[in-house]
Amino acid sequence: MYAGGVDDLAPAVRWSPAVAAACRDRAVVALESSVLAQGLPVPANREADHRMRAAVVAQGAVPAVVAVVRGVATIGLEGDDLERFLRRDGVRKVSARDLGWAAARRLDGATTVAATLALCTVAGVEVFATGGIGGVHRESPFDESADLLELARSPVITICAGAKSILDLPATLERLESYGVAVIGFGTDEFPGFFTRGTGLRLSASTDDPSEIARAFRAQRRLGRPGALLVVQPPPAAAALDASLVDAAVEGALRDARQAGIVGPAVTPFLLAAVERGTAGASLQANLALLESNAALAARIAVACREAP
Ligand code: PSU
Ligand code: MN
Repeated sequence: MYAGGVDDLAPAVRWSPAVAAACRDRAVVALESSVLAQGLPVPANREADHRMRAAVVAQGAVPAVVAVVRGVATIGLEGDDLERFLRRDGVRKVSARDLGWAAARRLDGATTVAATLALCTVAGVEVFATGGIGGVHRESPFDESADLLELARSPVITICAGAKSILDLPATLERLESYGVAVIGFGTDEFPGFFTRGTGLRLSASTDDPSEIARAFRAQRRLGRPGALLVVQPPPAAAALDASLVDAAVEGALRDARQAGIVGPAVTPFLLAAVERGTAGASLQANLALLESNAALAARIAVACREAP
């Protein structure tokens, strides 16, 4: 049983020494760990980790995977700890609400977008790359990912390929608007569909200039806006999938989830795995390619933020 005092929990966040040293003179990009421990299968998760880190480094920034390591909120998951997460050896999915419990119980926790945003906020990390955010679920609109609420209160530029079509995308975009989350298309004026490049859902802002994103973020912070700036970029053309293929796989996945009675935090990982089976692995290649390109864009934006603070 947990028997520590408050001091036992300090400091709130631990930086890996390598990341702390590297980001003295370079920009840092946070990367999510739930996509490694729950979102992608073994061994593709290892490939995703390599490709995202390499993409950040190639653009002159420092990659930092965020996770809870044996109860310690960590910026920079590395070495044996990283190996445990890649093998998914007793590693839980940790959303924002689970952070305190994971600390108290000394758990290994792979952080979702929501939990990663919360830790970036505490640590002062301003740029974060992921694959797709959670959102409003299709068959149960009361099941809305905590990612949306955390985006509303975390001052972090978050780069993603939209949200997967396992979700209700129009409803997800509406909720982001209600929460006051800025959504800017990078190289697109449509909300991307994660596997697909477009969804027909129009965005009110788009750019192809990382420094414009940096300026918008600075302005919104100066104005006291509490939340994120969500940058959405379509998956690379060569890896993107056809909407008809994805739709059929999603229908199958939703049916399977209903039959299996999947609820709570298990819903998203279940649907992601079912879509992957339903597209015969094509979705996996798309997933890896977009994670890499989102990491590269995040690094460009982080560098722009540092150049023009
Ligand atoms: N969408 C993806 N891949 C993922 C996730 C979402 O395309 O791996 C993960 C992310 O970690 C996201 C989480 O934050 O699922 C959302 O889970 P939930 O719906 O339980 O909030
Ligand atoms: Mn949920």
